[in-house]
Amino acid sequence: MTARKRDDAAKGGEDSIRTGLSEDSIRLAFLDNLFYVQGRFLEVASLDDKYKALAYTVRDRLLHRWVATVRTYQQTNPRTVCYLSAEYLPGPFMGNNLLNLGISEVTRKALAGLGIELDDLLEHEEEPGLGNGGLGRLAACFMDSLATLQIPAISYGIRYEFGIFNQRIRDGEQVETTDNWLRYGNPWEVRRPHIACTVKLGGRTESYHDEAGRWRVRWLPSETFRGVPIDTPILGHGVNTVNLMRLWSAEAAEGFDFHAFNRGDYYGAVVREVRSETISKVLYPNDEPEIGKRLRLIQQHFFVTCSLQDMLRVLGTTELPPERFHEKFCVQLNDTHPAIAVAELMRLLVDEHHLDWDLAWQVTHNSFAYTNHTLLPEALEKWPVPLFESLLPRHLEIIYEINARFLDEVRMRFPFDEARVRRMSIIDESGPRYVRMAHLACVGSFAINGVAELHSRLLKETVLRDFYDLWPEKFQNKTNGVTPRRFVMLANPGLARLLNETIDSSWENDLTQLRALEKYADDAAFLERWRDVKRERKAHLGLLISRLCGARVDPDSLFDVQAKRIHEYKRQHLNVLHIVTLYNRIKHDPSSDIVPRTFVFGGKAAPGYFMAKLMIRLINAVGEVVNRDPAVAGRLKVVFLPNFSVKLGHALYPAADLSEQISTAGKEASGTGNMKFAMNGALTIGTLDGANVEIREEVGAENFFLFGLTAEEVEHRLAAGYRPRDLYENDAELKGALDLIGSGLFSHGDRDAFRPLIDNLLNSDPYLVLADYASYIACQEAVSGVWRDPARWTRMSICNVARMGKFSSDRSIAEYCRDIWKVSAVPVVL
Ligand code: 21N
Repeated sequence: MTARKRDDAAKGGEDSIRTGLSEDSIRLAFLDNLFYVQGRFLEVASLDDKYKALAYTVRDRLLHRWVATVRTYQQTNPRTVCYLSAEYLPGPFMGNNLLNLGISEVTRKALAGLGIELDDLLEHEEEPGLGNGGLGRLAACFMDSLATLQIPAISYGIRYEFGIFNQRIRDGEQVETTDNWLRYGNPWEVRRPHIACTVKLGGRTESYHDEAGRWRVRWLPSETFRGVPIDTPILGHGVNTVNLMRLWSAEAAEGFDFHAFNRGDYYGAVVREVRSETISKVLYPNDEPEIGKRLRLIQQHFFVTCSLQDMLRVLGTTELPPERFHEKFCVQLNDTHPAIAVAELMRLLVDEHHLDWDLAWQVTHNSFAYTNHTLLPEALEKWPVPLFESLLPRHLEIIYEINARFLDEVRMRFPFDEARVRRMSIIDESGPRYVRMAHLACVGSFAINGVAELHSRLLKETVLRDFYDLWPEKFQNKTNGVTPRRFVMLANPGLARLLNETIDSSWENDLTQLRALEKYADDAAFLERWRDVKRERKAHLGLLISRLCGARVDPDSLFDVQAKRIHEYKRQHLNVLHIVTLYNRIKHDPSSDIVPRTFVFGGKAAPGYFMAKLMIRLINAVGEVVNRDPAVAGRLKVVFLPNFSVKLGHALYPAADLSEQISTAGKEASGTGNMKFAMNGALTIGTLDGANVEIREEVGAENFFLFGLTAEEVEHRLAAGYRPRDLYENDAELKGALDLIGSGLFSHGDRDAFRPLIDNLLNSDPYLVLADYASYIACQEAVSGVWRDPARWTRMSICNVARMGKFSSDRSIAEYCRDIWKVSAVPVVL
């Protein structure tokens, strides 16, 4: 029997229990999996049993397409994208897989026939929180678009046993609890122990002469352990392409340390086993690196070496030699977290595959491309040299050699400019010595990109300026995007239906088609339906809010939403100052005409970030007082939704009227929440920062609420000796708001509760909250003005959605494919 025939036999026909897409075959498959995988029958099955039975039913259909994809790739040996990211936030899989298979409605019916509500199963799924925020979610949007565009790709990362902590709010404060997401098992993944990789650590190096008399180096590690790949299939929308997310899980090198066991050290052997497993135990919950966290560097090396070894293994199966690695693979570095890959690929090629240095460097340099996600200088990763040396002695030697050759090139181009050499060196020697990971990434990559036009320009002018002077041709921009499948079709089925009925469904895989909506922006009946969709989503969020926060909100009020990590540069406290200003206005004049608003916040604070945690306390404290004050009479509500996640985002983005994108200009690399809100018909109030600039360009200035200083003005203001206290003294409303917070009104009379925050704003205010306050308040007045004219608001909302085509991650990925990766579609036929 040929391989193809065997597959055909396995896949069966339209009603095969493993692959059929009809209502009957899905129902039968569900019962079959419940019985033979879960060992349960319907009458006694728990919600989790039913969820798993459906998940296995869906996974079978994915595996079917996965096999077809692998077979196609084996036959055509296509150039492949390898995306290296320490973080992934894919969100719940079930709904997305049903959607991409095109069987959501059939499945709903199949289950209904058994008395099961699909939504209950969807609600039950726990998402993998394997990331901190935008960077991890971007990686997940890119996986969706890569598969949808039928690009051969593998996404490599770490299978953290504990993802981002769960956030609870207790007495108005953030409390972290562990995210034990694997507790009940994960039906979407497949373990591949037979292709595990060996990982070395510590020890020392020694040189020797090989049989041919050539000088070589070997690494004698003090420890080794094992990385086991755990694969999750990622299906594209409306295609058969299934790519892999391959996450590495750490284990002991052998199942058992026999050497220790034979010495009688049974206990020690088991302890080593446990220690190995700690490597992939937990995600670091910061969105900025902390210097010198040893385990974090081990994690980075761990997933990078496993991923590169895996690529070399695959290359071997194609019979291409290692010196042609860069023809088969393009390796994208998602920030500097995987930048050690530059040294590791050199080590693998030179030490293990015996390429000579120059050839290995050609291969390495032609393989990597680097995406930068931050301009904040404090967020640029660097590792203390002694730590680096103790864990990765061979890599440090290789980095020194790369650096020496690189600095020669700098001296050649810029003679007698030793200050430049010191600035550009991969080793920071201005004080205690550090390895600068962004410099390693720049030197080792053929392409470097920022994630929005403004960000890419500022990169060239600031943090990577010297590299731009040297290699202008390496620099590109690739503006971020988000997947409309998850964030419109899945999160907002009412809107998707309205779009399909009004235009057609072509927007699902080509978001620019939404332009066709513009001609309905004056159609009164359409406006009515548009408002109905929004209202339904607001009522839905209202239920969630009452469940999670115990607060009642009015779906007819303006939903004013800010959901993102809590950070000073994102300025949630500017939003709070607006709320307190409105509160003061009501208190001073109870009859003042204020648009009823519901302020919704969501986002986690890094556990060690004092000021961010204080901002959460402030939001909750203000809500506590405002929500209860009869003088406010339902005009203002403030809620903090705990434990923001991809899943909560599904409920939040479609329900927002106003999207808060109010970072200090020049600080937010791109933002991607801004796109998710606008795609769901929210209007944006925002600064000229990150992708806001391009969103405003696309939707038109008249459909965007702009305020605040520009990035250039921010720089000038700070350079000119910014004195925030002067602003406080000269703006009565600003003073009133800050004084009210300082009065103890929101903290049971404790005047010191928010003192660190207030003092910081009055004395230093590095993110110019006070400088932008007046402009923000005036802009919010304009927002209220437009809200009072519902037809106008709705027309603006429609225009926003109609003009969001650019911000599909399909567009981002198409640009990466064309300009950086040089890969093209490989269709898969079933
Ligand atoms: C974001 F702790 N960058 S989330 C940008 F070491 N970096 O801020 C946002 F583990 N995280 O503007 C942009 O839209 C988004 O990327 C997508 O481009 C983020 C960095 C990080 C640093 C250290 C660590 C974890 C994450 C830690």
